Amino acid sequence: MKGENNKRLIIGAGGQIGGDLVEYLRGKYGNENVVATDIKQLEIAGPTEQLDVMDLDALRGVIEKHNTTEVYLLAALLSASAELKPQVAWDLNMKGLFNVLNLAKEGLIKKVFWPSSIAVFGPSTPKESTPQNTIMDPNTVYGISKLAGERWCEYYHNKYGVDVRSIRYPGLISWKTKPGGGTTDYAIDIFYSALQNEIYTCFLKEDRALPMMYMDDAVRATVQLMEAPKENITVRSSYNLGGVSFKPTDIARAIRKRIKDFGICYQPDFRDEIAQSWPHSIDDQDSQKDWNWKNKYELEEIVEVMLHNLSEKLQLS
Ligand code: AKB
Repeated sequence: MKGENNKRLIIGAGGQIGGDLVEYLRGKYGNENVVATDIKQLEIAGPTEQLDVMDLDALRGVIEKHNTTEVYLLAALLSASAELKPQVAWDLNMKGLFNVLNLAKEGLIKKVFWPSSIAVFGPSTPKESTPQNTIMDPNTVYGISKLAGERWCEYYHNKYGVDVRSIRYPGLISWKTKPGGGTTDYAIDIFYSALQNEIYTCFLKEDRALPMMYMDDAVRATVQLMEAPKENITVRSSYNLGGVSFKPTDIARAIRKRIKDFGICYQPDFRDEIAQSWPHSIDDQDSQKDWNWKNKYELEEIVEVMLHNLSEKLQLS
């Protein structure tokens, strides 16, 4: 694997997915074959660049300098932040994608990964086991940008033959890098409170079920999709990815099994309205069929690894 000549460029490597993905890809392909970029200066070993994906010339320059042929475009504003800054979110989420797709159309990039989200679904979408193809009427800025992005990905594939691949991520739970500005962030914040002996104030209603996934599963899915033979990829908009579905009360109960006096209270805010429009659970049959997807982590295992890893991390800092 290390000898293969595809070099990868990660855009938004300082974010929640980026940090884990860079580490995984570097373990698989070697540090020198994975270039990590972010709008902020990155403080990690290995090849890095400071890059604003909205700057097409700068993006082209970094790709030419490092001869990278695969791009993972992770820079985006998430759902809660996007509601507060709609224009910024639309500009970043769309222009970044167009810059990458256009360089792929030119032939400078051979393969693109672009993340979509369960936010593409809306209030009229069936909530349980949401199918791959169904009603999509997102009512958030983030969801609208992700659905538009999906349509553009499919268009660039059909019209120009761009090899672009995508996943509709559920809420992602991780401990290495804190997320920022998402609606599903509660399922990470809750662990920090539990380990610091604080009562957690949840910004979602107690029975608000959402699809979630542990980061190791999400990273594995991403690389599995990118490595799948081209002819197996039947979805060029974005693949549903299921993970595990739970409510705030479920995760609180699982934490309390391990930290007996953990306390939680509920003060739903605008993020609960966002979550209300999203599915409860996802049907990911197409991912299973096309690229053999199967998730590993269920709720109890997620809680176990999160408490273990985060407690070590908090003791170190
Ligand atoms: C968010 O909450 O905005 C993201 C997502 C589900 O895409 N985690």
